[in-house]
Amino acid sequence: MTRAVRTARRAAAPTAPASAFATDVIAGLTAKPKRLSPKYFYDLAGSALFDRITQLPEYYPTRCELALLQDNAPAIASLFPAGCALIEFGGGSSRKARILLGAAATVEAYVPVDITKAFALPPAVARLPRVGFFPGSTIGNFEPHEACQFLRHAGAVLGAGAVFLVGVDLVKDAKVLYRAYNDAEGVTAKFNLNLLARINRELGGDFNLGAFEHHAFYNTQQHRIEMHLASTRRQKVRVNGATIDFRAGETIHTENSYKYTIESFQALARGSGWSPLNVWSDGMVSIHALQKTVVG
Ligand code: AVI
Repeated sequence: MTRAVRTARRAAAPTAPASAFATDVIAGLTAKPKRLSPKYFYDLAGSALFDRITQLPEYYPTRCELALLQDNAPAIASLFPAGCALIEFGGGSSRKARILLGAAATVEAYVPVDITKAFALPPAVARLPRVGFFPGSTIGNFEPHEACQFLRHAGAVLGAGAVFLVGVDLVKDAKVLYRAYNDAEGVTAKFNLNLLARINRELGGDFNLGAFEHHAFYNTQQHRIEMHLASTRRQKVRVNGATIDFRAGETIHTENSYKYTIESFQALARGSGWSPLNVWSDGMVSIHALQKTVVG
């Protein structure tokens, strides 16, 4: 029987204190070029919009990863050591973890942890062998050097010999990628613009949401979708006592979503202390099983 050990709130909940949010927003809006961290997308309204994104016909990653997990659950679960703890990084609905838990008879504990906060494993879990789980292609929202740091940190938390399952979105036809981030219903645009609405709500900003547009495109050189908010005109915006000037067409860079090939992700994993064990893919997304490299 699996025990659910909750150590942290779900990743989608607002995580940073207002002062950190205010500091980051002012730093990002006064930087050149302007930028905001994608971690601030996920307030209550942003999390609800992201849930809608995952159900859009154009947004294939969630659907494909669920099907891949379902189709390969017994093979994936066969890598789990008996009596292990399944540690999900950034656990949200736990829908994907439940597929694995259904196929792995001997998991002792399921532990979702918030990736935006430092944490220690509960003592009851610390003595168990560990399997890490980081689904959803969220690793693609890190810059490659941050992805490497994250994989190293996960290696330290999971310990020697651990297995780590990582969901990774794949490089593919640019048109398919474009549509996934420019859906016909405009939900992704709302998700992007909600960042400005959040600044208005929480920091007393006066962004006119009608004067900014959602821009998302595939950067073929960097293998990433870039999301921006483009100012449709020259304007001034007040945020937390500061005045921010925008030129017409100037953008705030709000997100990168890196796409990997199977080989390029395996190379990143190797360079971050993990050895590729196996990989499952439908050609759209991939699930990598990695094993912590034993330094000897
Ligand atoms: C959470 N993350 C993997 C999503 C992605 O595809 O990069 C966030 C997202 N941004 C726009 N649509 C979805």
